[in-house]
Amino acid sequence: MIASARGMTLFDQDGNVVWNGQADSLGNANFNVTFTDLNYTDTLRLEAVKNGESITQSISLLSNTPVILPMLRHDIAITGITPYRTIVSDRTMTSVNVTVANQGSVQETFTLIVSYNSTAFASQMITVGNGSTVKWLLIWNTTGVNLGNHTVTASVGQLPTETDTADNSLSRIIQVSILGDINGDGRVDMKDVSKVAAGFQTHFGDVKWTINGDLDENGVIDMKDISTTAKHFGEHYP
Ligand SMILES: [Ca+2]
Ligand SMILES: [Ca+2]
Ligand SMILES: [Ca+2]
Repeated sequence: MIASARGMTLFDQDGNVVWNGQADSLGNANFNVTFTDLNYTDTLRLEAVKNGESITQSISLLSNTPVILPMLRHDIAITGITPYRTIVSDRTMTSVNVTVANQGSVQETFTLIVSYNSTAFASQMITVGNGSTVKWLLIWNTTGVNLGNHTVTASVGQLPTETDTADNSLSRIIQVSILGDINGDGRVDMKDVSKVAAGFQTHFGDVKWTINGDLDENGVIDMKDISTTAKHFGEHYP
């Protein structure tokens, strides 16, 4: 025999009805099992099926205590996408940090894809335990990328039976400009030179640190960043 509620079916190994509850808001099955045969010495296998996916739990003849059979929930979320710089040149390697959280109830293995506009430039198969978060550092080689604003998106495809898909992708805008354009106005002039010079010898987190001035992303604004900016002085686009 099968008992069902809210699309969930629950039955025991012997075909007896054991369901007398309902799925809660998270999809967990909360129910009581009542044994009518006091001489019964076996272990019951309870199985709940939802959306074609089943989980099982064995219970022994203890008492009429409530049993909770949690349903599997699949939910991966991209919770962060943080580029090192928001303005980069069209001939650089720039790093982007992506944070992925497993908000479901089971460990998941899936492919994370990062793209600009619709062009994928990085993908990685990753495994994340339930309730855990991982960070993934990837490199975007901007060689050949058109100048202008680009939407960089980290995404994970819909997992089987996953219902919360709104959080499966996250985007950030990164501007690709000419090398030496620190402020993103499309030209390399005194504004850029003075901006990067003002941050000379500063590190990430310092007051005068200007993230887009760290052209080689080595964590410090040094002579190399300043001379690169100066070298392209006067260039502009369009
Ligand atoms: Ca999701
Ligand atoms: Ca500029
Ligand atoms: Ca640097």
